[in-house]
Amino acid sequence: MTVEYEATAAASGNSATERFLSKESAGATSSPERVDMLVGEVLGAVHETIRRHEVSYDEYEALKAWLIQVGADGEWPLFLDVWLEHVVEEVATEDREGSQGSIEGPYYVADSPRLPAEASLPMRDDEPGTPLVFQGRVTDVSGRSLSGAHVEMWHADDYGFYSQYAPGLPEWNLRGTVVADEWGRFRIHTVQPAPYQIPHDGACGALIAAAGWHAWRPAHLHLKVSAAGHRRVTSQLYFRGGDYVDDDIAQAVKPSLLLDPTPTADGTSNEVTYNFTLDRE
Ligand code: MBD
Ligand code: FE
Repeated sequence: MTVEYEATAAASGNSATERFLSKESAGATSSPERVDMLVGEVLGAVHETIRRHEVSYDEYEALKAWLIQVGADGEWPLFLDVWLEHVVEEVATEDREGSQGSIEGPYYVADSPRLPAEASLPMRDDEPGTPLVFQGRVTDVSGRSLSGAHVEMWHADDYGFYSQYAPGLPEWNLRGTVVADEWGRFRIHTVQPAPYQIPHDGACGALIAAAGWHAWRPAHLHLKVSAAGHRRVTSQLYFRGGDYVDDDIAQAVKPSLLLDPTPTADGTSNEVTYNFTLDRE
């Protein structure tokens, strides 16, 4: 599996950029009044920082070079999803009664292979990592089963690579859409992901190095859970006590998103139950 090591920030960044631009919602507009207010406020905050800290021409030009490089590396999706999306998600979902969620991140792909209520995610014969059985139930806020709910799951492999964004992986590796049974139940066989370092050989990596930050996210599973007539939950689940759970570069961890997997009786894999509650639309 050595080809995976040839993954570069620019290659995954450019795939994420292309895929984002092909989404129908990309570039939706707002009223001139709102654009004026929002952009005016953001620029005002930047002006204020420049004055307060007496930003120099050298620093201004370093910023200009860096912004140009973010685009050249295709890293706008990565930059925005790592450093801004968590606040957008918080605001968009604060009125929910049902399950909390988290950010989507840059590596979702719609229309993954549809699988029955108990299924293995598509994976290689020698897929590395500890097997994980992820099971649960999807209900509405009054506890009624959401029969046939869709549980979409996608996650990085044991080396931290996402299929379709790193070379050498089967197209749908570790991605699938599980259709829950008539009681809203699902049981997904996959492998436990490892902590994840965001691509760090591009512009985002240069920022992280220049600021003395780290590039890590805790190990995570990405999910989208949906059912007719209900609000879709986009989520991420983490492993309690794991590295970077308290220090996620993307600030996307919440206490309700922590899993406590336990070894199965035969000791060959870990098992965890997590239920989803969806608000009405
Ligand atoms: C990821 O895998 C991710 O989930 C986020 C939010 C940002 C970068 C890479
Ligand atoms: Fe991720």
